Amino acid sequence: MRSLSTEISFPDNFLWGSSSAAYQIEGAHDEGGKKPSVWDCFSHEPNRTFANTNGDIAVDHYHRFEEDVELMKEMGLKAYRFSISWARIFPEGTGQINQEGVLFYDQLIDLLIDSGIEPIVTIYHWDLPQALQDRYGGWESRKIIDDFAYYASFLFDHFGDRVNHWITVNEQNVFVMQGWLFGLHPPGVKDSKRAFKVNHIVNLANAKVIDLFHSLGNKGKIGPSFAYSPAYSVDSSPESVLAMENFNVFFTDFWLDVYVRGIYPSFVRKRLTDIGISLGELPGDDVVLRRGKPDFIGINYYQSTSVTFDETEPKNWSSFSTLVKGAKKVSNPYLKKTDWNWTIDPIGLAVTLRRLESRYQLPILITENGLGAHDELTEDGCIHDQYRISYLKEHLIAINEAIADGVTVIGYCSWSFTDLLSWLNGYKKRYGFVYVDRDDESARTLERYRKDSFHWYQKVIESNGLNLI
Ligand code: BGP
Repeated sequence: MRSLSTEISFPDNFLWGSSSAAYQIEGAHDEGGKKPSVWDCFSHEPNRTFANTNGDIAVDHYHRFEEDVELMKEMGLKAYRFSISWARIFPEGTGQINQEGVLFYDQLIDLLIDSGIEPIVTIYHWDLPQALQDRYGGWESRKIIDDFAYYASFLFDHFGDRVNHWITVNEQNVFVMQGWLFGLHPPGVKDSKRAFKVNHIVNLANAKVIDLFHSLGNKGKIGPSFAYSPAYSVDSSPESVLAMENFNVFFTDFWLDVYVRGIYPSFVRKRLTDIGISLGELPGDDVVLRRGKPDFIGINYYQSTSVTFDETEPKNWSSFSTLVKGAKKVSNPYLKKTDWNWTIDPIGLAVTLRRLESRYQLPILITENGLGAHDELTEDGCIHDQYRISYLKEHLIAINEAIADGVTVIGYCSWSFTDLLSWLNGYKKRYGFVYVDRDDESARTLERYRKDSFHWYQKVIESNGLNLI
């Protein structure tokens, strides 16, 4: 692999951060006035998740947030990205506010600020109040646009004096397709026609909230987080290169063009029309989309994808890749893989950042990047996760290179701070700097242990990146 060799130089105010999401860490699923989210219900159905794991207790952050923030402070974290559980604030999705839920986030935000850590708040990280799913089918109804705006405007009003960076929706491209095309996330639907209509409604909700944020004159910045996986052509055959173009326009431009420019790429629009899929647009939607331009793009980067030309035209659209004309995913012989078979490709992050800068010229906040691995707690309470250090280090070197090339990157939030629940892979897929003593079968002691990567990242932050190499 080519090593990137630019001198290390991160901006002075670079947001050295780490991330989490409410459902994956909080636990206390039925405490403090909270009502169920779609994930609470879905994970209680048999065989929906790995070993039927759920977030009932998760890593008990709801009760241990003080200890967790103390660890963040010790590490010297500059920013912490977390999500607010909609059902903790509005247990019914809208209407009555749950003051206990508001208090929890007030305490968390205040403690972060007192500890010198900037809170970065995700408004929606997939845990829709079940009440809205039951009332009108959640994201399948346009009613959700107003309810989402109502929830977000409460957050802006109440926490806006203390929060500078807001993420509207996390990985729309993942939760919509997993939820309505693959049937693997709630509501467990497999229907491409419904999936694209839902996707359009999420676009409208996202744009409306961004527009609202700006028109209310809020201080701070706002943008969505997108799961970006750049596609490479498997070889230099022109057919494969064209397949790669199709893949990228479908998997990335299809969302990012709407976020930034308020328009769907014409190639995707044409392709969907050809195969009889409608976006469900109504007159006036284009105006809403155009008004919702984000201040930055949040990027979750884990891996790249490789594609080859494939001339077979599938008979049904049961998977997203089959929607892409003439393209098929293939393995990349140049890349190693994680324990969960995800490619490890730091240069792919530099490619991502370069492509984003070329197309949109907006600041970028890396909102997730990390390595899911099996970690071992040794008898003396250590976790020697050199593999995670190498992974994060290589990705940070790639970011440094992109910055040197002229990309504006305002911060980096690793995934994740503590170990936490993986939506579909249970507790044994660990990402954190802090090991949590629990497994798929039981919550065990829930004690926290600093991994080697904790001490490594502490030094990276302290030196503003200079200690990377
Ligand atoms: C992203 C999600 C995160 C997190 C991460 C790791 O898609 O935004 O919430 O889960 O992926 O994924 P996984 O848990 O599947 O390894």
